[in-house]
Amino acid sequence: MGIAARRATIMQRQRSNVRDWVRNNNTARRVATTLLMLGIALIKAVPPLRRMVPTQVRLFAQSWDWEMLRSAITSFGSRIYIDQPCVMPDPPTWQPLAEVDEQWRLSEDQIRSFYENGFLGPLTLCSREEMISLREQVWAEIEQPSKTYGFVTGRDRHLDCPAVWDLIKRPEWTERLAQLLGPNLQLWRSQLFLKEPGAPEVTWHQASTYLSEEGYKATLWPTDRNELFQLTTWIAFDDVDYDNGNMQFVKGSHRRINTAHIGAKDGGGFARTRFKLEADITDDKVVNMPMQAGQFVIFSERCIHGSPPNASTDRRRWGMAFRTIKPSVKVYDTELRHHVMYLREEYSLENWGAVVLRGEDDAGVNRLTQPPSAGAASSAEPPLQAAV
Ligand SMILES: O=C(O)CCC(=O)C(=O)O
Repeated sequence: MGIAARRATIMQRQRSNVRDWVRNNNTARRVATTLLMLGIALIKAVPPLRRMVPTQVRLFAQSWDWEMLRSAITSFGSRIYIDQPCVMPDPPTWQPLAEVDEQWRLSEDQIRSFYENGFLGPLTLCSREEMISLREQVWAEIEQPSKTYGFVTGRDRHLDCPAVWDLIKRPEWTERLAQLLGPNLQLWRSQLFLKEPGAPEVTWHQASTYLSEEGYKATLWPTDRNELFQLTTWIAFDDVDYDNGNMQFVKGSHRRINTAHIGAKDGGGFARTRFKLEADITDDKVVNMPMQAGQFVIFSERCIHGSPPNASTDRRRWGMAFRTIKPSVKVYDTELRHHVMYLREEYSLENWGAVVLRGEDDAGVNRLTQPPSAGAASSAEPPLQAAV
């Protein structure tokens, strides 16, 4: 290694030591956050300054609205919106947004209940017996390195695992989704959520445009973020109940995005980021969602959700989340690498694309890719780690 390369490596290591020190020292983190937010507020307030700063800083000032900056600055870096604030008004009617075959039709009561609670389920994708026979093939494919990202991951496996795609393209799911979100649907993200016996809880959280991933800018760019523009579906691959960590929702909590107390001593967290959502979560509002393998729940990510630990000694809890949007929602910006701040993970977007799940692309804002075709499974490689 040459002198210049060695110097660059040393400087990089020093920078990351400083970053870790700031993260782990609560006062330093709060001072750094407050100063950063004051700087961003200045750039936001004085438009000519935006032309003089790097793109990342400009996007930061664009993505963080005044309420987000005010909260961070006045709380001295402890009360942070982990996603962009928005509200979710009721639709003008409880009529479905898409024409579907009679057998998949949601009743007015189901649509109203979705808007009242923020979630709808359980619904059935396939029989328990069918899921049990199919899931081995899904697992065998997910264990292989992702063709999208080049390593073993639980992220976006609908893009390269035929067994995943074959399972989800069914009308039992797509036709229900279309009635809530609209006739044209794109799938932009999927994620494996595996809890082996003894695995910890997933802390209460909520999301709107997934700003918490990059931290400085949104992942989703809807034309109006108050609209219902995205829905997540969580499919049970195993039987799930409270003991092995079923999904939980706080009913009615989708109407607003809450701040989080960063570094809260009694908080949970994702990876090394500790936080506690500042919301009124009382037992009477918490709904458990036990499901049989083959069932699913549809929810707005704005609805506060999480799951208890897998307290069983011998029952795995395997679910997968599928995130869908209206085609008018732009996913990612122009970047070709996506960094998930709270997981400290980075994904190349070179091979990523949104997939048309139903209808057509009537907006043309996203890079599209084809779903995998049956029989295209890849060859043997290292096994999947438990927590992906
Ligand atoms: O699987 C879980 O327990 C959490 C899933 C989740 O947070 C999500 O799908 O957004």
